[in-house]
Amino acid sequence: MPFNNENDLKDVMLKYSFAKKVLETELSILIDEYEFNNGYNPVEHIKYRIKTMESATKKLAKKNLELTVSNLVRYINDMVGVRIVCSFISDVYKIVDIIKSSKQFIVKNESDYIKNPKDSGYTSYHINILVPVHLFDKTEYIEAEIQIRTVAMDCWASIDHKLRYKLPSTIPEPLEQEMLLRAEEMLDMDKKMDMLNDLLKKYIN
Ligand code: 0O2
Repeated sequence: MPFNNENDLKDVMLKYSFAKKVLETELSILIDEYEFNNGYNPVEHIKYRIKTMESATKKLAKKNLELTVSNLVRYINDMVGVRIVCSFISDVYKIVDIIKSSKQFIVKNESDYIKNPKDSGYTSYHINILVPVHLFDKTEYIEAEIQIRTVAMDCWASIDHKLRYKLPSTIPEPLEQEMLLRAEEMLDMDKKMDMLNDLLKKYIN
């Protein structure tokens, strides 16, 4: 079933693309400034994306919602998405602090899936923010989801995502158990890497 109003859809997609541009600029300024002040860049890499219509449609269907533009705006909170990948857990929290202390964004909600992993084993820090987009005659606040995670968490999530895509329905129990174990091992390794980083700092300071 197509979306109810094509013009509204085009309008909202344009605003998502503006919000992505603002985010790219603002985040890179904040991170460059942090690096300038601290001589250290906590980011490994960043990926910005607008969710595809295919993925948004699937998500609305999964939530048993009609394919309308208002449902898209109201219930799909990650149309604009950013994934920030760091080397260490401590860097993830540095990025969280940078974003939360920025005057540019309004923090809508946040979920610490590192302290409280999801049932699947998924770990990441999620922050949903409102990005101000200054249009010709008004300012609109567009929601974006920022996922912050370590390289190891990113690797786990990417494999988990592939598994879920390949399988016709839910993940079979034995596979789910294996992924849960890998998630625990991965988090354990990340914590050890953080300790190693602390040790390293003693030698270089
Ligand atoms: P995609 O294709 O990565 O964009 P909701 O956003 O409403 O579905 P919730 O619980 O409010 O659900 O949002 P949450 O927890 O912030 O999760 C949203 C996104 O986090 C997902 O977007 C995934 O990117 C990621 N995520 C959450 N749980 C898992 C998981 O178990 N495995 C993996 N690999 N990723 C997860 P999408 O749209 O579901 O997917």
